[in-house]
Amino acid sequence: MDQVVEPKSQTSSQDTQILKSVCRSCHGGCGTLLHVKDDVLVKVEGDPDSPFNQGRLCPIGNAAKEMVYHPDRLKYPMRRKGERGSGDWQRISWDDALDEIAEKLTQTKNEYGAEAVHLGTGTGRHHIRWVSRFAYSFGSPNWSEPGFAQCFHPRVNACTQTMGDLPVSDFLSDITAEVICFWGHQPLNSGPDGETRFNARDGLKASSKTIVVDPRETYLAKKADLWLQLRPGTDDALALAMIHVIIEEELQDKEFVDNYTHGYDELAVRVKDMTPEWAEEITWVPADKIREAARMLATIKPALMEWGVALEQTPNCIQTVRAVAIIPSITGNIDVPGGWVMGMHGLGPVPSNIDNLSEEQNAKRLGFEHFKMLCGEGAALPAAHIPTVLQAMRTGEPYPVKAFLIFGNNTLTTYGNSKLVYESLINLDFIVNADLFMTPTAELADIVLPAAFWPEINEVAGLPTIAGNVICANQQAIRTYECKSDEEIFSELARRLNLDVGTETPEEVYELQMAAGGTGLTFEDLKKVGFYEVPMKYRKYETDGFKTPTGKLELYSVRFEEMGYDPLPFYSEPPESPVSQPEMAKHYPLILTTGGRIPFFFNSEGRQIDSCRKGAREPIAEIHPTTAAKHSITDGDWMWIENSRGKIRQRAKLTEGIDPRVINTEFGWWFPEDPAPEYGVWKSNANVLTSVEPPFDPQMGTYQLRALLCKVSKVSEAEI
Ligand SMILES: Nc1nc2c(c(=O)[nH]1)N[C@H]1C(S)=C(S)[C@@H](COP(=O)(O)OP(=O)(O)OC[C@H]3O[C@@H](n4cnc5c(=O)[nH]c(N)nc54)[C@H](O)[C@@H]3O)O[C@H]1N2
Ligand SMILES: Nc1nc2c(c(=O)[nH]1)N[C@H]1C(S)=C(S)[C@@H](COP(=O)(O)OP(=O)(O)OC[C@H]3O[C@@H](n4cnc5c(=O)[nH]c(N)nc54)[C@H](O)[C@@H]3O)O[C@H]1N2
Ligand code: SF4
Ligand SMILES: [Mo]
Repeated sequence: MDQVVEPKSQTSSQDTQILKSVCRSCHGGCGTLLHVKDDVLVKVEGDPDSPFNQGRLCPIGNAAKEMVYHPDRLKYPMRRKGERGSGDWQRISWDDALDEIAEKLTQTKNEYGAEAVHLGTGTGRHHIRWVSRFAYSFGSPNWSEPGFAQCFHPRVNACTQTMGDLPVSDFLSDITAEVICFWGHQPLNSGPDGETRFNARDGLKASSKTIVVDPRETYLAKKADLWLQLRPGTDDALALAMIHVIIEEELQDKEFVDNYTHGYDELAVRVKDMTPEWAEEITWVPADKIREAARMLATIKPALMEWGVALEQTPNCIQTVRAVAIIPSITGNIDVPGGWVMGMHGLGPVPSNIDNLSEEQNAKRLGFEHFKMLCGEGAALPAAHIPTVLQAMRTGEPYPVKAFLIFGNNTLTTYGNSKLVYESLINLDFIVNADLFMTPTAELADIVLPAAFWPEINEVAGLPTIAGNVICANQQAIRTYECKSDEEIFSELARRLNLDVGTETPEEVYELQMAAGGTGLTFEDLKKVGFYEVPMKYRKYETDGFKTPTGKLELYSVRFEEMGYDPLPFYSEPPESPVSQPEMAKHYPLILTTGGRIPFFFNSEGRQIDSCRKGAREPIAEIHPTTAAKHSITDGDWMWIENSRGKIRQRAKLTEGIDPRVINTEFGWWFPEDPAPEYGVWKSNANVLTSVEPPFDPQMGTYQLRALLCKVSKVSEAEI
């Protein structure tokens, strides 16, 4: 490793200490400097040395101090006094809380088996792998995260199976992409999966050309050289047609394809009839634009695919991800400077303790038989299938789930079909919820635990996520009230339960991870420097091959075939669309898409944070002026958005930048200012409209959060 040098920015002045840390308020990891005086966090600023943000912070990162000291933070463990959901709480000690949890878990295990205890967590949190680790250490195969089948892990698992690793954007090299394609992704808002919005912003500035694939005219779409305004949920058809153009016009990187890929000829046969004209009818994108995009991505080097979560929220997501991933793969943009790179893995994973489960217990994971790429052999870290978990909670089939331990997830706002989620949770014997704030979900719990926020914990992160090209240390600057980090809670609980595994302290685990990363640094070393950039190696496949059965990048996937899935990507019509459901479309004629990220909130978080709420006071749904006029809706009106599952209201934003047949709603809305215990969770929550019904993605079990049907109407004065 390089010599560890103390950076200038760490020198502390008089009695103010400055700790180098990393913002974990989104999936990114902007470097931060935490100023601490007399055990008070006095300032959080961007670390000018960090390769991710060079001193900048976004509105969410800037609110970190406000979050830490917010008066509504959960301060002590609490036990519910009245009925489930009564909103009546009593302060208890940590000892009492942990004893009671340990007792209930043991009771549930003895009566129903360990699998009746389900663990839940939220997206990309620092402690995410501690949640599965605790479940597996306890003996339950069941844990879930709303983003696993619906976010990021379709990309992780599909790429791991077919390319041996997840490629990430090479934003840290001196060579920058000449063309960037933002596909179902707006990283300037979202701080994408393990990079930061600032890298994406700088990448955009440096690139000569941009392509945007998005049903909405986003900021990026306005700036783009080419905007492909597709029908939601038809990305698979669009990608297949682009592959068709590349192959038909022989624009592929012949040297790479011949030497390092498997199954090119089979792929060529698969896409033979998938012409741009075929795709135009399905996607609404003009054929000439499809040709132009394919040519740009094949001929301008390096080209970068910046892909996002929109590809993963419909039930053909694995094959959609596959089709999109094939575009950079056959055009020579893999593991090259400025393109997609395979990670350096400078940090080992948190040991999963999955070996603690017997084969039989592992196979009990809900969804195991069906969704091998989420729950079984095709998953990098297997998780349970949410719709099957909800069913087990409600009906006891295929077996009962009785307890739910939630660590950082607002289940009622972020799982699909919130009403069904409520019916499932209300049935449980025991719910624990660890969070920063009281939420509508936490109100359903038996015990609520105050979690520590990132400036309050020690932690280590490898970023971008999975790739681990930069390893970063989070440093505990302060502690408020009786908060504990999730990692500490799991260690303590494991010890109280006398588990055989999973009892190490967080710091012990961080050292294991550091050792496995092979940089030669310890966690203590890393805390001094804040972050360490692993020197990047390109074209690793030339010496190491790809970690797949054939040793090549598999356009035709051997593992998919072995698992009984289609080895080549295909198109499938969204199951709830005007094409597939013409009868339903008579009642609900508009296509609904949800969730496009806004810069001020991270998913359901931040609604009580004034500085964030100033940026986005109320939920907004986008509608074309022609459609709005049909329903006498004017700009700024409250608008009902409704389908067979329910009805919500959001403020109408009239824009020409959306197709007249499409509606876009924000997600994650609840109103901390509204009365407990519901906090207005049924008013504007997009997941009242989404579905956890089959069909699911056959490989990943993904349900539908985008490309559904709805209708709109104006909310009348009386209804307001
Ligand atoms: N309709 C629709 N639904 C969606 C999506 C969409 O696009 N459309 N997106 C989906 C996606 S991609 C994802 S990943 C999920 C996200 O779903 P979640 O992960 O559930 O969402 P968050 O709101 O990020 O986090 C939930 C809670 O974590 C708490 N929290 C924050 N930090 C900590 C911590 O350190 N410890 C603990 N214990 N708690 C903490 C927050 O206060 C918050 O209440 O939502 C999914 N749901
Ligand atoms: N500020 C902020 N940052 C976040 C989050 C947040 O809530 N706020 N959430 C975090 C999470 S959990 C995630 S997963 C990432 C997600 O971040 P991104 O991947 O950037 O995802 P979104 O912004 O939800 O959606 C990207 C775009 O997809 C478009 N879209 C909608 N339907 C379709 C479709 O069918 N096809 C295509 N091609 N595009 C479609 C939307 O219009 C939107 O502009 O952001 C993370 N970072
Ligand atoms: S982009 Fe993410 S990591 Fe960076 S400051 Fe914003 S919230 Fe924090
Ligand atoms: Mo996500």
